Amino acid sequence: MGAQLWVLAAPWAMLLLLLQLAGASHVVHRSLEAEAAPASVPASIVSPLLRTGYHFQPPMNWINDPNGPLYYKGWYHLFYQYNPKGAVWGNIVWAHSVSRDLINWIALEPAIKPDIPSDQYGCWSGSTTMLADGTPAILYTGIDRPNINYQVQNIAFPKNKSDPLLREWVKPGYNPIASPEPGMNATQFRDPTTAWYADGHWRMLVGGLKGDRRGVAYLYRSRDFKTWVRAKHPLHSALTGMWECPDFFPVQVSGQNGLDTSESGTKYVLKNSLDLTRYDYYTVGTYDNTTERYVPGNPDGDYHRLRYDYGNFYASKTFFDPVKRRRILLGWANESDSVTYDKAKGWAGIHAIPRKIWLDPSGKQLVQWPVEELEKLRGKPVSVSHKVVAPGEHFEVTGLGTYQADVEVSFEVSGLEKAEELDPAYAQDAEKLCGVKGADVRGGVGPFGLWVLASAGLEEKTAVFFRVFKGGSGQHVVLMCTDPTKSSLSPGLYKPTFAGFVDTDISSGKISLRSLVDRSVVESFGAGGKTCILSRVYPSIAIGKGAHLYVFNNGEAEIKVSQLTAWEMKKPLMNGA
Ligand code: DQQ
Repeated sequence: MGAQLWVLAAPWAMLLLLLQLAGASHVVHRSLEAEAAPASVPASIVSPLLRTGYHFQPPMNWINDPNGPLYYKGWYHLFYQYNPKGAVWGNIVWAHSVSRDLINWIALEPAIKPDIPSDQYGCWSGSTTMLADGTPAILYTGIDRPNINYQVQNIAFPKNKSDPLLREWVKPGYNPIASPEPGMNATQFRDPTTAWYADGHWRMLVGGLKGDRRGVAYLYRSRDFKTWVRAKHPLHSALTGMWECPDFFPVQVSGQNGLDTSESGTKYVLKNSLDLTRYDYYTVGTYDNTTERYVPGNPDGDYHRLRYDYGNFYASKTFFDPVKRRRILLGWANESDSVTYDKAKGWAGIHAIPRKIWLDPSGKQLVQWPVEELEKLRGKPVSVSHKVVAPGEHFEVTGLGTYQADVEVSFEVSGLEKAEELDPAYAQDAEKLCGVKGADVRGGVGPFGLWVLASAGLEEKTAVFFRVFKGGSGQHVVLMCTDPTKSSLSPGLYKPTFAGFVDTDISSGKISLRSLVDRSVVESFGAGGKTCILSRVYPSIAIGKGAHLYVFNNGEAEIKVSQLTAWEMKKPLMNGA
């Protein structure tokens, strides 16, 4: 609960809570701290050199949640929440892009727009489900009344199933298929999941809020995918605040393959996007389709939950890719600049690089890794091997442009004796720990890692690093952190440190890091994808050719770069931009 409590302690979070209670939380998509931006916009903010190069985004305007990803007749489809009229949230439709490889994207016309009574005031998030005869179905939330967000669930089918691009969708006259019942909170009832089938019934979840605090995954069942009946009890609930964008899927207990949502797994993952903190949390547990209950493996899990990403990543959605038999995770990263800046840029929001996800052999957590197709964008590699970085030293990785790069590095620490004692006050709160032990605070074993998007004189730098502590029971605790506090000289930016603990055995001294650097995003994967952190940064001088890459060691113990490879990344087709 640590991170949540911290967020609630902040004054802007109290405002967020009040807005949520007023049913308007969906319009608050960034920390309000950034709203204090000056009226004049720094030239670098609107520079094309800060517009991401290989992360998903439309040519302009606002985007938020990924919706209904699926594979159909040779194409990956991605729908997303989009404002066709501007760079702030509003006028929401399901925009639509298609891809052969999840990296190069072609924009099509929006697929779902307000045009029936039960979605006339907005088409909010949802999912797709592949029916037994190969027909994809979209389930989504419609807003059917002005002023109050009265939320209902709708369905749509392709007009022409032989069109691999699924350009047109029809909404049957029997919509909506689920409406709030008496006693349910009609303004907190949204984001249907991909449905799964077992023993004669389809099931889907809808996110909700009961009373003031209970987040709920309402369970609906249907025999024909048309008439849906709510089960007496929800699949799961917890006292965490509203659950947006639930996602529920089976996982294999070994190997990296995924399962179709209707295949039964020994273990399941339930993810919720917590409106109170704007982070995505998940638990790993079991599901019984006769009792219709999901039970998290770790009973504490609902309150000390794992996060897909310990940075800026929200409203995510997974889908099963039947071609490569993998489960893929997509998530939204908003801007960390101000609304004024977004309007000046004419765009806001990106999606994280699609990540393959699977269950860690420990069974305790998921592991995530950028889809292999991303590697097609890699240019000529630059490598460094067996290079020692003495305490307090750093070195630059030269020979490539690093403002759009993929960097993989394996570190080895010389010994763990110098590790600092972990203050028990921070043992459950990585974010706070990173806040007090940022990249510039000298340590024992670490901080060591990368300075990315750094200026030549190091006036600007974003640090992605590890720091090793001695835990209470003699075990070592590894912290992974992104520290953007020195990322920009521009005013009016939200620059939080983000952090997560890494569940890895550091006794060998070895740990790896991969950072995807893309102009105004740094997306990092620690220890092979056990802990991930996405951060948005807006340098003012470390842009374009002014961006440099360094390895640094700010600890007492020597570290070695066993191997570092960095690639300049090419620009893919990105929706015609
Ligand atoms: N965004 C959508 C909602 C969802 C929220 C509206 C999460 O359906 O709950 O744009 O960001």
